[in-house]
Amino acid sequence: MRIDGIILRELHLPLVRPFETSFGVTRERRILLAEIKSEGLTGWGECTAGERPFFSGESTDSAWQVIVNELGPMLAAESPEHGGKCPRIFRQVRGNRMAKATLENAIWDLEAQREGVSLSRLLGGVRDTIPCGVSLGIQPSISELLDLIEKELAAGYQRIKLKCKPGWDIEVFERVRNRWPGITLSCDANSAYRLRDTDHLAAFDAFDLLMIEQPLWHDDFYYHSMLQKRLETPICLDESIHNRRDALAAIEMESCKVINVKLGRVGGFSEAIAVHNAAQERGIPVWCGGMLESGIGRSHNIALSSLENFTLPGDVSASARYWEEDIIEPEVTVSPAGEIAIPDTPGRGYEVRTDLVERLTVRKETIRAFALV
Ligand code: OSB
Ligand code: MG
Repeated sequence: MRIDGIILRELHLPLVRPFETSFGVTRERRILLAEIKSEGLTGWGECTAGERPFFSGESTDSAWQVIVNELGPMLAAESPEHGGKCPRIFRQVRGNRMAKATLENAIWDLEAQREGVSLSRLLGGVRDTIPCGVSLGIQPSISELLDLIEKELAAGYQRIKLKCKPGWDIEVFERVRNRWPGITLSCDANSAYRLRDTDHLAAFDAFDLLMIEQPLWHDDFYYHSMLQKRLETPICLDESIHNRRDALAAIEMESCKVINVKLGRVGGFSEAIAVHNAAQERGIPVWCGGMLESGIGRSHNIALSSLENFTLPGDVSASARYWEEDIIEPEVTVSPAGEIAIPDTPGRGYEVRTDLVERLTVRKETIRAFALV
């Protein structure tokens, strides 16, 4: 398969409402899109790096640099047929998984189009619909949070995940549980606690949470395994899991009982499938995380979520929760039952609104096949 060009763009997309986590507030996304042209087809990839290196060590700017200077030329020189070849092509570059995923996922998209199958089918997906949850940021007040939850439950979402941190946890869970004793509720600390907070975290057990996501350090397995012994609530790891080996180590050490799979965090579809399979073989359920993606990254998440072991509702929700206007059509919608239907048309199954993408582009660079490797 010849690669005729790789176009990298940066778009600015304001969120419909600010998203606050224990590590900061995001109001506007700086989104990187890769557009890979090949023999009349276009594959799209989205970089999930944040604006600043607060979730992982990558950022919009670091990913831009690594794609333009390293990964883009490597990919163009090799022109792989299959997305599954990308990890080998990129292996000299350490880390930078979100940058790698941007390109690898676009190759999978191209491959699905060329084969005339849906991306879900190409990945080995088995579902027609996926169960959806929402991730709700830290709010200015508990009453505002309660109003939001009410709205999301009415929209059909099957699971509510609350961002938490010291000072925005037990009282919040208490108020939410008092109002909705039966809903599926979980929380995500994004590394806001320490092992000395074990007694405090054990008090979360009273709220029947589906899981607590990444309570401790972003790069840890060992202390999470010590913590898990003291909690009833299952721990889910997000930040700590970068590949299949990490998943195996975490499962072996009993650092978690659930894994959040994010395409960017693990470097693309190949490694996401490997993490999924490793977890499945060991009886550990997974779900698909989100990184406030535009419709392009969202459509990749939807296809990934169709794999068999994605049994728990993911952070994959409707376009309208994030954007006034999404850059794909149709936009992603969620049914009253809280599900997204998996498209069965070739590729991702959502068209890119190229005029809108062009209008929102603030930076653009073309990487050509003849660039030096
Ligand atoms: O930890 O899951 C996370 C967003 C940005 C960075 C990290 C996380 C999140 C989310 C949002 O929880 C999920 C979404 O895209 O709705
Ligand atoms: Mg998380």
